[in-house]
Amino acid sequence: MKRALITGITGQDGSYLTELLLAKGYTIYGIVRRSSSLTRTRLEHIYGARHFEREKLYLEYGDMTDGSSLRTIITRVAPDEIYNLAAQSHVRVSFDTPEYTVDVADVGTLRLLEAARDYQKQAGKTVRYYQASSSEMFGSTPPPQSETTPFHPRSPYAIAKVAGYWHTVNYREAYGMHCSNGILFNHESERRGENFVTRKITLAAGRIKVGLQKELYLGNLDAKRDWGYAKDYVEAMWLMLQEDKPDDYVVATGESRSIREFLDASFGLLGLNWQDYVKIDQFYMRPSEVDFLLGNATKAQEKLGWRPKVSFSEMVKIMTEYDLDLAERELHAKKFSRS
Ligand code: NAP
Ligand code: F7E
Repeated sequence: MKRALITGITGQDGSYLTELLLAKGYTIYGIVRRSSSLTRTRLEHIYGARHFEREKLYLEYGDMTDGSSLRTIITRVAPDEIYNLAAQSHVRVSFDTPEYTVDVADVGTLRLLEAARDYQKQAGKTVRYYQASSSEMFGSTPPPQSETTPFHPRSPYAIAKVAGYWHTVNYREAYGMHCSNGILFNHESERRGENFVTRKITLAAGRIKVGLQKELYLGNLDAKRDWGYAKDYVEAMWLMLQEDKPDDYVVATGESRSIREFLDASFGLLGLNWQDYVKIDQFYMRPSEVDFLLGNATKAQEKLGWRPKVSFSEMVKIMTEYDLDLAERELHAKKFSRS
C-alpha cells in the first residue's frame, strides 16, 4: 500500500487530496504547523468517518521554515509520494510579508527537495514529488498561458512560486528525481479560504440574503481569472505522479471570467443585485495586479486524460448554496441565543 506525505494538508487542496488518496487506499501523513488554535476543520469529517479511514491518516508537527523537521518526518514516514502544497498562498498578503512568503514557498521547497533527495539516497528508493506551482507565475504575460509561456511574476508570492518551480525542474534534471510541477490556475470550493475573492463573495451573498450583512467591500473588479473546482484539480496532481516520466503541466478550464461576472452569478442565484451592496475599498487593491489569466490545459488533457468535471456555473452554485446554508445557521443561532 502506498504512503503519501502532504505538506499543507490543512488547506483547501490538502483536504481534497487527502480524501482522494484515502479512497485509493493510501496511508496519508500530513505536516501541520503549530498555531495557538487548531486549524484542522477541513479534515474533521475524516476523523469522524469510518474507523479504517481514521487509521490511515496521521498528522505530524513540522514547518516549511524548519528543515530539520522536514528531514525527520520524511525519514520516519518513508513516503512513496510527496505532495508539496504548503504556502503562504495569499497574493495580497505576500506584499505585507514578503520575506516570510519567500521563506515558505521558495526556500521551503528547496528544504523539502533536499530532504527528499537525501532520503532517496539513504533508503535506495524512488520518491515521487509534486510541486504546487501557480498560474500567478505568468503574471503579466498575455493569455492564453500554457507550459511554454514565459513567466512574468507580479508579487512576492508569484516570485517565490517561480523559484519553487525551478527548484523542482532542477532536482529532476540534476539528480534524475521524479519531480513534477502542476501549474494550477485558480481553483475554488466551499472549503476555499474566506479571504479569497470567490469565497468572500459567496459568504457575503448568503449573509446579505438573510439580513446579517449590508455591504461587501472589494478591490479590483476587472481582473479576469480561469476558475475551476478544487476537487477536480487534486485529481490532476495525483495523475501527474502516476506517469512514468515526471513533467510539468498546466491545469485549467480554458474559460476566464471577471470578478464582476462572478458577482453576477453568485448574487443572481439569490435574486440579489450586487451593485446595491458592493463598495470599493482601496485596501484590497494590489501594488501590482495580474489582469488576465486563461489557461491552455491541452497537454494535461492529452497526456494525463484529465478534464474538469464541474463547470463555472455549477461551482458558483455549490459555493453560494453552501454559504447561504451557513448564513441561515448563523441567523438561527443568533435568534436561539436571544430566546
Ligand atoms: P491554502 O488553503 O492557503 O493552504 C495552504 C496550506 O499551507 C495550509 O495547510 C497551511 O497551514 C500550510 N502552510 C502555510 N505556511 C506553512 C508553513 N510555514 N509550514 C507548513 N505549512 C504551512 O492553499 P490551497 O488553496 O489549498 O493551495 C494549495 C497550494 O497550491 C498552495 O501552495 C498554493 O500556493 C498553491 N496554489 C493554489 C491555487 C488555488 O487557486 N487554490 C492555484 C495554484 C497554486 P495552516 O492551515 O496552518 O495555515
Ligand atoms: O484574487 C481581485 C484580486 O485573492 C483574485 C491564490 O490561490 O490563485 C489565488 O490568487 C482577484 C485578484 O486570488 C478582492 O485583486 C478584488 O485580481 O481570490 P484572489 P489570486 O490572487 O488570483 C492563484 C492561482 C494562487 O496561486 C494563489 O495562491 O480578485 N479582488 N477584490 C480581490 N481579491 C481578494 N482576495 N479580496 C478582495 O476583496
